[in-house]
Amino acid sequence: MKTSTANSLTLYTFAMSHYSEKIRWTLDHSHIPYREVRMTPVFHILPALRMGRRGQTTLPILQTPKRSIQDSTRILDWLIEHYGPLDVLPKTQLTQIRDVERRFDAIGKDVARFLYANSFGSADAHIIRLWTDYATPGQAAFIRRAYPLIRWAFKRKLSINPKRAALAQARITEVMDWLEAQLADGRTYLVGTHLTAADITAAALLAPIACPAQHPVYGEPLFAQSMAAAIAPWRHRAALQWVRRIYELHRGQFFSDLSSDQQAAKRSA
Ligand SMILES: N[C@@H](CCC(=O)N[C@@H](CS)C(=O)NCC(=O)O)C(=O)O
Repeated sequence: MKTSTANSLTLYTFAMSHYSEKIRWTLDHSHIPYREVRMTPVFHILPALRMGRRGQTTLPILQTPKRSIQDSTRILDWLIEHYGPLDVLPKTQLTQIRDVERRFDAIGKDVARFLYANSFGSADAHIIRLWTDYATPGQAAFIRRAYPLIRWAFKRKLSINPKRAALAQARITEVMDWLEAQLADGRTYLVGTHLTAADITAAALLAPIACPAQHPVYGEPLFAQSMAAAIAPWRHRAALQWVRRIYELHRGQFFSDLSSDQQAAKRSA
């Protein structure tokens, strides 16, 4: 592993973002030190536009000493270029891994749409808590006051309506069918014989539905309870059991949950 830039990576995320979790997990698993900045929705918009320079407001964004990279796929490209070959992105299986990555990235918006469609109106207090967990007091007060407007804007941006939610459910089911077909021969890993970015992407993108215990947001019993009815049709599917197993086997500790001494030790390792 090349380590010249290891001391100076900052990952901008939302705690609950599944695309952010894909990168956070890749960095954690690859022992690449970074600082995580968990952002507050709405207040992420200007920094994301400024850092991303692509007219887009999405997170994750990885800030490196030379530039900022927006979009999880582009971040993996950058990691391959600067830290490769990584154990989770072996050169010989890159094409297959990136195919799986594309397949699961493609349902990310559907997963978000499905979750919000099933929690706006019924679990608003919980959403406000998740959105304000890392906010300053002023930001939190703003989110609470403007919540109805933000929810409306969110619904518009993500096209959250019954028809699109049903379509999202169908697409997610399709991907679970595909995943189960891959696992039918008893394999643990989607590509090759050890954990790769294919598994990380699949598990991270389905974590909001699988609710693995190790996930700080989706593993919370309160979250699982608030989504229980919506998730019920999928709850026992082998695809979601696989997600929980991959988390159990490989998620390990979140870098941002280490004490500052532990983080410093990793940075200087
Ligand atoms: N293609 C992007 C998608 C990222 C994405 O959709 N992120 C969501 C959170 S899960 C986001 O930042 N939404 C807020 C926004 O679009 O302003 C990636 O792979 O990073």
